[in-house]
Amino acid sequence: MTPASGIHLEVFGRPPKGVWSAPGRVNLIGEHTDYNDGLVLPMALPQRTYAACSPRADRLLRVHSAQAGATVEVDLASVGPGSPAGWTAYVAGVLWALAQDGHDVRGLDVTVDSEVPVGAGLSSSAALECAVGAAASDLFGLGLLADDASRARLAAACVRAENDVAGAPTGGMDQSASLLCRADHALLLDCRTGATEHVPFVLGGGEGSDAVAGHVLLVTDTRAEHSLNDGQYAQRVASCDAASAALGVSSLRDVDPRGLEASLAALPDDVLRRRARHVVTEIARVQATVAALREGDLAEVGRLFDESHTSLRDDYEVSCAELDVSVEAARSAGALGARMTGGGFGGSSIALLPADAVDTAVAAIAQAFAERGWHAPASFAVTAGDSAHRDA
Ligand code: GAF
Repeated sequence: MTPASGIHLEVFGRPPKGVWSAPGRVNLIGEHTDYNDGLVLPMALPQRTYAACSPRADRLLRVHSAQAGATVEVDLASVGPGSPAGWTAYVAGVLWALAQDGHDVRGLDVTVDSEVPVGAGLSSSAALECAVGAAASDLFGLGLLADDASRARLAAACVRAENDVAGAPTGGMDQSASLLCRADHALLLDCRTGATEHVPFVLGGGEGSDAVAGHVLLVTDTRAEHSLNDGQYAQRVASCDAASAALGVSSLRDVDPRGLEASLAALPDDVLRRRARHVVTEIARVQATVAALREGDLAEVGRLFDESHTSLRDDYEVSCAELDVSVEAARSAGALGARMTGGGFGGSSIALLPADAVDTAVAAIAQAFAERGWHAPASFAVTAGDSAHRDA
C-alpha cells in the first residue's frame, strides 16, 4: 500500500481504486521559449506527486491534500474560469478540461500526496494536474496514457486547467515534461510542432559510457517563493506578443538568429529588443546544447547554461538575487555551468558539476545564503525520472 492509499482509506473510509503519479521537472535549457513556439529541453524529476483515487457515481469532487492537511469539496458543475480558487483549481480544472473535450467525466475522491516542493519552480502544479489527469484517463476509460500522441492531448487538457481555471497564462512545457519524459533522458520538445526527441542524459557518480556519467545535476531550491499568476509572467508573454506583432511574424520562433540584429533594430524600444533577443538566442542555445550532449562536450553544455542564465538575468529580467547568488556560488565551487530553471522570479537553479565537486558546491551555496541572512536553501542531486503512470 502506498502512503497515499493509507491516507485515502482514513479520510474517505474506502480504499482507492488505484494510485497514479506524475513527476515535477527541471528544464535543462530553453526558458520562456515554450509560449514562443520554441524549443525546450526539460527532464522529469525523481520527485513525484501521487493521486490515490476512487470514482464516484455523482459529479462531486472531494480532494484531500496530505500536505495541506485539508479536504475540499467541489461540485463539478461549478468549475470554470477562475473557479475554484487555490490549489483545488489544478485538480478540478483537469476534470473540467477533459469534459470540455467531450469526455464523460464524473466525480472522484482524490488523495494527493506530493514530494515535489511547492513554489520552488519545479512544476508542482503540473505534477498535480498530470497525476489527476492520468487517474481520470484510466478510471473513465479515456485511453490518454496509451501513447505519446494521446499523452500530448492529455497534456493539452492539463495546460487548459492551468490557463483557464487556475488563471496562470503558462506555456505547455511543464505538462508535456510530466507526461512525455523518459527515465535517463531529457526531452527535446518543439513547442510549435509537438515533435519530440528523447536525448540520453544519464547522470551519476560513477564512470560510464554516457557523456554525463561522472557528473551530477544539482538543484537548489532558493526558497525565494515564485508565482506564475502575479502578473510578471503575463507581462513577459505580452512583450513577446508585441515584439512578434511589430516584426510581422506569428511568433518569435520565426526570427532567424542570423539576422537578429536587423530584426531587433526594427523593434520600437529597448525592453522589447532585450526580450526578443533572449527568446531567439535561447532557442538557438537549446539546439547547441543537444548537439553538445550528443558529442559528449560537457564544457560546452556548461558554457551554454551560463549564457542562458546571463540572458535570463539581463535581457529577460526574470532572475532574482537568490538565483544569481546560487548560480555564482556553484560556479566558484567548480560547476561546468549553472542557471536558473523554470519561470524565475524565485524558485530553483541547476548546476552541472563533476561528482567530486558536489559537496563543496552545496556548502558554498549554503554559506553564501547564510552570509546574506537568507533562508537556508535546499540543494539536492537529481536524476532524470519517468513520466506519469499508474503505481498501484
Ligand atoms: C513556467 C511555465 F509554466 C512554463 O510554461 C515555461 O514558460 C517556464 O515557466 C519558463 O520556461 O514553468
